Amino acid sequence: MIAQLKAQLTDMVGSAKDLNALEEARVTALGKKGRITDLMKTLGTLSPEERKTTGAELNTLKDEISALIEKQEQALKKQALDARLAHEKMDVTLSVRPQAKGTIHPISQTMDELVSIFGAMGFSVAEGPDIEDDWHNFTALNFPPGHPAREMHDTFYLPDDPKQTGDAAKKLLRTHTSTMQVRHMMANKPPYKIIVMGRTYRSDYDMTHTPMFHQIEGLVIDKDIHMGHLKGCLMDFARAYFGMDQLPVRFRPSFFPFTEPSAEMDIGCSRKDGGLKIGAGDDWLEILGCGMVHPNVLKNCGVDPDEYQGFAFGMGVERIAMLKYGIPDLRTFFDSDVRWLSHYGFDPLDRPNRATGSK
Ligand code: 2NM
Repeated sequence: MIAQLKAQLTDMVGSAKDLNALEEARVTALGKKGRITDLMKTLGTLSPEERKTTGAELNTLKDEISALIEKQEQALKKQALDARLAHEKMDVTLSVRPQAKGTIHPISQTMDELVSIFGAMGFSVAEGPDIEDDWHNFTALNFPPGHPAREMHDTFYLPDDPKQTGDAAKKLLRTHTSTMQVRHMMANKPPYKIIVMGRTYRSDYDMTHTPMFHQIEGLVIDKDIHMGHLKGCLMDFARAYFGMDQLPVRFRPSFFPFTEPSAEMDIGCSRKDGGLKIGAGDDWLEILGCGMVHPNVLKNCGVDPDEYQGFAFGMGVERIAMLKYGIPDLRTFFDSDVRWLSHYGFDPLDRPNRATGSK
């Protein structure tokens, strides 16, 4: 009887055409209510001798059928894989579809846009170090000796450079990008038409200040540059950057140690229900500082103020990026949160231009 069952089960397993049929066969043979299991349950009704031999036979059968099922399973899996391999094809000579995961940080994007706009106006880009000295950061720029910006708690000072003396020995992290303009004037003859941009550092941290932030500054010096050039240049810039031909601008008097006269430029906006909309409206928003470069600055940098004059301006990159791209919180710029980066970041394959993102 066991031999007969073995033949039946062997046939069933062997004829299973797929994994489902094989599983069915397994349940029929070895399942809780399977044929072999059923017979195992009847062992108790047999005499001790019969129980011994039948029990051993059933165990052997169980092992044989299990091994058979295992073998059939491997065969069926190989068969299925062979079928897929024969069926599915991939052309490895096709180019990979670009699936860009990384994005351009809004700061980089904004700085690229600024280069594009000012580049089209004839400015070139000057560079310089983040680690500066007191002379380039303050003295050359007409900051008087006791000026509050020079305080330890506003500026990150580094250990003195023993190889230098006086202002040049006092090392610090630049607090504005004007240091690069000082270096450019010292190293080159006028006229100048440059922008500088990069990281700046101030000991300040709250909702609207981070200890590291970015600035862009511009400098235009020639024999007959006047306030009219300043106004035209900065108005053109604001309209190009925000992509609005009719964007209203206004200039208000202000003060900076390195310019005289000094001004701040506002752009038109409207504020409704806590929201801010740039463009014509009944309100104003400050976006940059500017002025005619102070004669003392020109003198300190080796430029004759009786022969040359011109204007300079500066603004915060984070601030104008937030305004253009609707980024509400400054501090998120430097969290390196990949979700923030994929939301506010830019496609690396896009070309930054003046109209990017504007309506
Ligand atoms: C500003 C505002 C006004 C400025 C001045 C100079 C330099 F080097 F020519 F003196 N560079 N940048 C300047 C002028 C910066 O930022 C709010």
